[in-house]
Amino acid sequence: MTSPRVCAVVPVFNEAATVARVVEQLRDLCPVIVVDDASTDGSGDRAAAAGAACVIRHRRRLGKGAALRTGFAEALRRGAAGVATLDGDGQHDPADLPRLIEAAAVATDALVVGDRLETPTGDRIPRLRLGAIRVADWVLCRLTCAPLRDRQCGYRLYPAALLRAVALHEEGFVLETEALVRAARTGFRLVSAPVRRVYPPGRRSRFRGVLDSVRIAWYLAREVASRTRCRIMSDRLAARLGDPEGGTAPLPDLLGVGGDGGGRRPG
Ligand SMILES: Nc1nc2c(ncn2[C@@H]2O[C@H](COP(=O)(O)OP(=O)(O)OP(=O)(O)O)[C@@H](O)[C@H]2O)c(=O)[nH]1
Ligand SMILES: [Mg+2]
Repeated sequence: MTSPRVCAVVPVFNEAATVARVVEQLRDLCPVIVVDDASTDGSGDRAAAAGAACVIRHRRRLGKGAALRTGFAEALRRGAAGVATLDGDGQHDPADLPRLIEAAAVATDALVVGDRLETPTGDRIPRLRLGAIRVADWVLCRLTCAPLRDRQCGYRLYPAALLRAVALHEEGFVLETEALVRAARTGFRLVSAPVRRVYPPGRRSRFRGVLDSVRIAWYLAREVASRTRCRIMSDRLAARLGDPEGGTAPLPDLLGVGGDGGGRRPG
C-alpha cells in the first residue's frame, strides 16, 4: 500500500546496522525522510542507498528533537498530510504503519501514538523501561486527559495540521513529550494504535536513563507549574471580578482540555 499523503521521518544517529532495512521496508508505504545527525558510521549513505526519498544531514549532532524538527519541516514542504515518525534502530516495525494510518483515517487530525502495551506481541520490554513508561503515562494522563497507554512511544503519526499549529521547541527526547502536551492543549485528539514491541538483545540505546528521564520530568514539572500559576491568577481575577464560576479546575484539567478524554478540535 502506498500512501503518498504520508511521509515518514526517521531520525538517526549511528544506526548503520539497521537503518537500511527500516528504509527498505518503509519506502513501499510512503516517502522516507532520514535525518542523519552527523553520524560517523555512514548511516546517511546507507539510508540513501536503501531508497530514502531524502537524507538530510546535520553538520553536528543536534539531538533527536532537532532531527525531528528538521524532518517535520521537510515533510510539510513536500505537502504531506501526515508525518509518521519511526526510530532508525529498527524498534518500530514499518509493517505496523498501516494501522496508524487507519487510526488517523478514523480520527481525523488526531495525533496517533503507537501502543506497545495493549497486545503483548513481540519482545519483552525491559523491566526498568516498562516502569519508566508507566510513570510517564501516569503523569501524562493527568496532563493530557487522553485515555492512552504508552504515551512516550516515538512511533507516531502526526497530522500536518498539528505540526503547523504548534511550534515544538524542546530538545532531545523531550520534544516527543512536549508534542503530546501541546497537542492536547491546542485541542488535538490523542489516539493510539497497537504496535509490535521490538527489543532485540544487545541493542544500543542513545536514551540516557537518568539524564533523559530527568529532562522529561523537568519539562513536565514546568508544565504543571505554569498551568497551576495560570489557574491561580485566573481564580484571583475571577474573585476580584466577583465571578462565582471562578473555581480552581481539578488536577486532570490542568491543561484545560476537559475531562472527557476527547479533546477539542482547534477552532
Ligand atoms: N538524529 C538523531 N537521532 C537520534 C539521536 N539520539 C537518538 N536518535 C535516534 O532516535 C531513535 C531512538 O533512539 P534510541 O536510542 O533507540 O532511544 P529509545 O528507542 O527511546 O530507547 P531504547 O528503547 O532504549 O532503544 C533512533 O533512531 C536513534 O538513532 C540524536 O542525537 N540525533
Ligand atoms: Mg531505540
